Amino acid sequence: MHEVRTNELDSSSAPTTPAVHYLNATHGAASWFFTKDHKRIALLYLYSVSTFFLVGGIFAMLVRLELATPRGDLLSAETYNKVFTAHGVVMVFFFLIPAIPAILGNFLVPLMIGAKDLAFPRINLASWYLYMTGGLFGVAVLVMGGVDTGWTFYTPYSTAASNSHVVLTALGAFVAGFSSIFTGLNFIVTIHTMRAPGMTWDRLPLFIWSHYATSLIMMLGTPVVAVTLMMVVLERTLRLGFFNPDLGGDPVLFQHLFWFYSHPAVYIMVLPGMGVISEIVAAFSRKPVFGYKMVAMASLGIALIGFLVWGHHMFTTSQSVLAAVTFSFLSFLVAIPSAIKVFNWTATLYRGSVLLDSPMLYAIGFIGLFTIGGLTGLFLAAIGLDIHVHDTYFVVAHFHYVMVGGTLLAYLGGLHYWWPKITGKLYSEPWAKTSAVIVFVGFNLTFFPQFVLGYMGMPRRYHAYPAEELSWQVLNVLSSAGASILAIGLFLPLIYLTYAAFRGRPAGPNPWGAYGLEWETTSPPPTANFEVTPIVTKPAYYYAPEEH
Ligand code: HEM
Ligand SMILES: [Cu+2]
Repeated sequence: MHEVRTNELDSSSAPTTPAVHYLNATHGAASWFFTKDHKRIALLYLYSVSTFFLVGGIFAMLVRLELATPRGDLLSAETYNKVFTAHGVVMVFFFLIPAIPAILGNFLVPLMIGAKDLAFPRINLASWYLYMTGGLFGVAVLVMGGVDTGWTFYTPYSTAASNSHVVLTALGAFVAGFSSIFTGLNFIVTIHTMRAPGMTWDRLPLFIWSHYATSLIMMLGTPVVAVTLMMVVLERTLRLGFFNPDLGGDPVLFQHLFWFYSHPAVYIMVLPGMGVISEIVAAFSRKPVFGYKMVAMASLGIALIGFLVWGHHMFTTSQSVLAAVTFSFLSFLVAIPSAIKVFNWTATLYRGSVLLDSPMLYAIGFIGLFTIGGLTGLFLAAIGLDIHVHDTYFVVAHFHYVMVGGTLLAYLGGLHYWWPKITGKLYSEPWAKTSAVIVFVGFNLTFFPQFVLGYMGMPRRYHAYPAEELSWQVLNVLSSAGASILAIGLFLPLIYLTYAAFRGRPAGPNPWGAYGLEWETTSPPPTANFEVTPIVTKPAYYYAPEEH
């Protein structure tokens, strides 16, 4: 399917898997649970994050089943609140935030810069244990009967009224937050100090730039949400008055603190995805990413401006007109670096010799869906329109276009792109293409109707809606049908990727003929990543002219 570059592989012999590599270098459970190898830690995350994704997905299906009919006939209102909260908490804190950085970032950051490991391998392992501890708190909450505040823990409901397990959930998110802070710290120190000779800042792959920017947000933002959640816990348990007016607190203060982290957090979710897309677009257009420097700086720009826009979640609170207009303006501003990326990926495709392999299908899907998510974000940043669609399904559709159409598609694209490197095996390309198409169709059928529903006024977080509104039911049924299709599309990769890991054909070091240090070592890589430390002499994405 791909022309094999003769300088990479001896074309007379089929690709082989090295006899000793990171997967089989040592054996036994202890060699995995106490590993300091970033690649093995990435796999530990892969198993646990995938499990949480499955759990979050089951809750999503329950939400959609309930809404397939107008009456609240499947779940009680109380259970419904717990189900959508569980879906939101699991998806945000245990899937979207760790997925790309903790799995793909962990595996690839050292490989892409020519390092042997991350700067602090023990802290890296500790991060996984923190993530698991936070996850166990979350599982305990589910077993004990759940939590009903929504993943945003809005006060004073969460501190004064809710009878559910707010404290334990908040502690779970708190502990998992430290895993994120440590990962960010590890990436920043690694990128600063462990680059191979010749890997200058202007030769860094864009995946690395995006992880650098993400790490800054992780380190600067996550402590704020950690403190905020602690304040909720203290107010609930000790009745300290931070947020509850009865105790002399201010509920809007909670929203400021929460969104000061949680808006930048959406960039923790999507920036690493943008890094993945840059790698895939370059490899499958056989061209350097157009405007490399602009794309790299756009990551930093997004990280920076992302901290200035939290107030767009609060247009309907008592915000002053001046504050609202400022936040609206800054929200429009943050669209610019995102738009730069979309334009530059598109310009990279232009006149490239574009190959439509499965990772590229995901990347193209990402570009389209993220654009829709981003543009509808501008609708929400326009104050007048936000007043109309605030807390409706329009918002649900918007953030799913960004988080599922964006982050999840980038994650799947990246997983397919680097699967041969991670496992040393090739998966079935026809199956991969089929499921990419199913995901795309199912996704749009699920979430596009929700824009219309929201515009028509259907509020989010309700477990029933008026039966007289026939069009509401039609749109909800379409959305629920789409969710089933999407579920199939998301389940298939689990099967053929796992199958490939055991039974696939050997991939060879560089099955896509891509450029980048990670493709210059064996698949799977040895424990130390490279037999000899690579020396970098060329810019990123140096696709030789004869391949155009
Ligand atoms: C990667 C996949 C997904 C992620 C990250 C995700 C994330 C989220 C988040 C954060 C919320 C907000 C919950 C809240 O505000 O309380 C939410 C709500 C919702 N999600 Fe998902 N979701 C995903 C997939 C799905 C799927 C596949 C479906 C459909 C089957 C779905 C259906 C819903 C619905 C209907 C709500 C609205 C609950 C409400 O009324 O507030 N989600 N999702
Ligand atoms: Cu925001």
